Amino acid sequence: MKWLVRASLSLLVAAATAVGGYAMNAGAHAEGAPAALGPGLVTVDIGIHYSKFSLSTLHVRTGTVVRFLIHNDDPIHHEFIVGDAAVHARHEQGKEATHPPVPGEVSVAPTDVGETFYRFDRPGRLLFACHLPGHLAYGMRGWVVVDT
Ligand SMILES: [Cu+2]
Repeated sequence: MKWLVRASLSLLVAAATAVGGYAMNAGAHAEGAPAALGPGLVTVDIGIHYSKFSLSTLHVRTGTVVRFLIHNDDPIHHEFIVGDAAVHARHEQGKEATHPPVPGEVSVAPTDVGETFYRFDRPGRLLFACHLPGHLAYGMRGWVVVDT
């Protein structure tokens, strides 16, 4: 009986791991930077496992609205915040425990999926991160690179 429970648990873990990842259906790409998504509305799935995002760099074109689906596989809370330096400074100082629907900001409960939309309308590079205490320092961060 114990063995059966363990077997189904590892199946669950395997299934959860497969859920994350990068929803890009553009087919095969040569090595190097992946093709930029957009413009227009695109959906990007990002997993969280062991307090790491499954994606470190996302490339989009100017004029892309990304629907982020954040799949938290961990037994603890996380958040996903994308924005400029001022946005991140505000959150790293951390007075807000949860994030009401603000574009580009979502709190995700354990084993839950969070959704937020963000429009990238200027070329450049924007950080995404989790600002719960210690999480950014641990490495919960990545970049959205916005091409022209
Ligand atoms: Cu976190």
